[in-house]
Amino acid sequence: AGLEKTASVEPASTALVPAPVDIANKLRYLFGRNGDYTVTDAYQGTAWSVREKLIDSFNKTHDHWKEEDPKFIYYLSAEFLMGRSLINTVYNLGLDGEYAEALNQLGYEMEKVADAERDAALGNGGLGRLAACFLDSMATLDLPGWGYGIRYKYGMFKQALKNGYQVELPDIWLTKGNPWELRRDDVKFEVGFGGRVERRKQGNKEVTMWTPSEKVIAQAYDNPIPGFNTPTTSNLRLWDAVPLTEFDLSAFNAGDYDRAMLERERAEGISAVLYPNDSTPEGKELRLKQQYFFVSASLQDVLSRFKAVHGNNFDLLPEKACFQLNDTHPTIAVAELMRLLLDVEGLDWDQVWTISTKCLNYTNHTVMPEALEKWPVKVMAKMLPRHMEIIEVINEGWTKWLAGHLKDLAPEERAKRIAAMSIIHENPWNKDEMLVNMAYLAVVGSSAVNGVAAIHSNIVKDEIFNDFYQIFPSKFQNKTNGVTPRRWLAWCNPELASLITDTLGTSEWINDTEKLAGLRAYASDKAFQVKWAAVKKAKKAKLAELIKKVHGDEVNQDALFDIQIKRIHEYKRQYLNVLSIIWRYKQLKKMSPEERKKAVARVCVIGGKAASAYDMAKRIIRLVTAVGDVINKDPDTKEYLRLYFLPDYNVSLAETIIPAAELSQHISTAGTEASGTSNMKFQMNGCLIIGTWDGANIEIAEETGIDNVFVFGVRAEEINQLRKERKNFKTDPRWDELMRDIEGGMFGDKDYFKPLVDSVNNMKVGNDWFLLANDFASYLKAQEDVDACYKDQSEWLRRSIMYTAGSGKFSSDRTIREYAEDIWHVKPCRPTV
Ligand code: KOT
Repeated sequence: AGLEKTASVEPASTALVPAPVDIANKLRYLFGRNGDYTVTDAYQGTAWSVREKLIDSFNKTHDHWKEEDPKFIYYLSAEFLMGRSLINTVYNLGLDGEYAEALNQLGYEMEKVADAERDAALGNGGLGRLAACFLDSMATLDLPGWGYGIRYKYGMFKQALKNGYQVELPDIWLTKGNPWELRRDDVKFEVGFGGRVERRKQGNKEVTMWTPSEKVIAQAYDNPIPGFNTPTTSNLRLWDAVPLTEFDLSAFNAGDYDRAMLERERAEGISAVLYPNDSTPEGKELRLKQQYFFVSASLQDVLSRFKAVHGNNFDLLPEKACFQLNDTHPTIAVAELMRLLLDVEGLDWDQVWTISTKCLNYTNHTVMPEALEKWPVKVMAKMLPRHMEIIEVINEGWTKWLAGHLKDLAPEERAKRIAAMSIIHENPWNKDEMLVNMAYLAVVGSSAVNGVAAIHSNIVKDEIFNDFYQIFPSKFQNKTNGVTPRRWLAWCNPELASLITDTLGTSEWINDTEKLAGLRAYASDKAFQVKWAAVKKAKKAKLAELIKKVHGDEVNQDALFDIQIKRIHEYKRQYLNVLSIIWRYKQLKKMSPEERKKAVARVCVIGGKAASAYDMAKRIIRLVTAVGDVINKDPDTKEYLRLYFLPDYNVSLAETIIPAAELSQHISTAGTEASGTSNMKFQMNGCLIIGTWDGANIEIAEETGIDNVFVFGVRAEEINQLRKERKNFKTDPRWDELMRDIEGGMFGDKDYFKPLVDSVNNMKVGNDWFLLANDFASYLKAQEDVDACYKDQSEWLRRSIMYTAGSGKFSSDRTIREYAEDIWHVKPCRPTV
């Protein structure tokens, strides 16, 4: 409807306009600027010019995919932590030379101009950034696939420090417009909430009707995703929530203007803000609304395209579409796909269940029990009454099937096992409340379930979903995470990239990171080490510049740059890092000036956001800044030790910090960090790792050579037992001394730090849950090993080269190839140029 036959006129490609002219045109006609540009202008003009090249590539790809009708993968994720787009787009499309030159002609430098872009921070941390890396790899591998998510108006909050405490400021990222998105005014879907469910006879069939009491419109925005070294540009489709009445104002009487405005607020609230929790669920109704909102719009969108080509032949759906659930956040998709096929398309239950389970797959990203999402039945029944019914029917079928499957067990044991595996179960903390366990729903409703590193996938099988694993062993897989080598090596560290390319005689490693192994042959080559060191030095200088800008201090650029950047969380143990820094400080204080001169100097950097309601994490930040305040001013030691908290850690800050890092810390309690992905980025950039035997650290150590990594601490297998024995644990005297120091006010604020001291006090039952005290001595020992190694620069550089050489496995291209082959069964489909 609304389509009229129009004469076809082929638009002239903007590729014909020279880039400098095109940039000037954009500035004149989009922004009304005529010369005298600011850096922000230069960014805007460049971005809006590059956007058109991106759209050309996007259109070619999608014309081709439409013609070929291949199977598509849809990556459903509540988070996509994209960061900046300009550099990535220009480099991925191979336009870097042209635009660098154009900007030079205008009197600008690409790097400075790129700095004017705001991050698209639609994610919290690892999970959201993984989704972004996956999109890059899917496009680069020519896999037909889209991301689907929410176009949050406010992304991850901006973090500022006020007197050393975290304060959160809104991330207002869209005010200057977004050149990297395209609003699709013809793509919108209704999404309903609340209301009632009725059944009616239609002929001899009973049909179910859900009449929501509230409706909003999901409006599509496309964000083209350019692959590298390929004509493929795929898509991230994000949904914005807008009121129905914007499209149907006539439905309101003049007197209903107020109500219309309220309705606008209510609708817009859905896509307004990203919940700033990482690895913990937010049990707020609005969060469930967000989840259903983007899942429903995405599924309706996919089904409407499917129907346009294949009509009602839904048995074909699993051959044309598959959905990856990024953690449990989009798990309501299990019920929504059922509902759309049952109630809207009129199929029957068994057929729909077969189709739906074939199409869905689930990735688990965290093992911490408190992090697994559970929604009260009451909340779900009120907001999504039809979905609650469907989940109940799924659970009835599931538990009945289980009873049959477990018929040989003694009745009591059988009942226990069924109760333990029920999707709907009692809240263990509140017997009056029933919960929907979203992870169980995802496991039962999917074809494949995967963890994100080898150790994590084993914990998934042997612990958190063991009951399910025993019944469906082949459902469970491992897909070790990866990161895109474009953003995380080639584009953020062009100096190192050139050195690698010159040395290997090819730049093919950017698409085939296994080729980095060729660097092993040069690891002990003195001449090569000198060049390698020169790159690191240049990158350290850039980080030093940033520290100067933020803190006003000059730092010793020959010091070891020691970095821990990630979300602040007790399990990630930034606190343990701080304790070792205090210990180092105290040792330095005791030394004579001569002795100090022999010590390894360190510049320690910690960065990361604390969820706004995570009190303990905020105290940890304050401890970092308080310790820094003492250490950085001390004339005896400041040449040898500094500690800086870098505020507002985000993707673009990581792009500056990681290439400059010499040592990075990945020191979670064994068995708690599912994978970690920054460890891979540091490894690619030749940064040594001090870490526990946890997550992807293990595989990184295997690839790098275990002797090249500073491994410490207890193993995951020991954790349960050690937790039980906490009360008998004899703490190290150095530990006791540090506890007394903090408690005694050595860093001020002693009342504020008291809960931190208490949290790791082993005399309190259940305390020191993350076993800092247990790992403390072996951590200090590993830190001594670091110092000894750093004194032997040639050995340090050899190791550094071995890290990059061993990072081939951790390209997200490898991860995505594995998903495509083992789970998605999606094949490359490359447009012809
Ligand atoms: C959970 C709930 C809300 C928001 C985020 C999460 C979350 C994030 N759960 N796990 N993660 C991290 O995911 C990364 C990518 O797989 C892992 O590398 C990391 O270890 C997880 O903590």
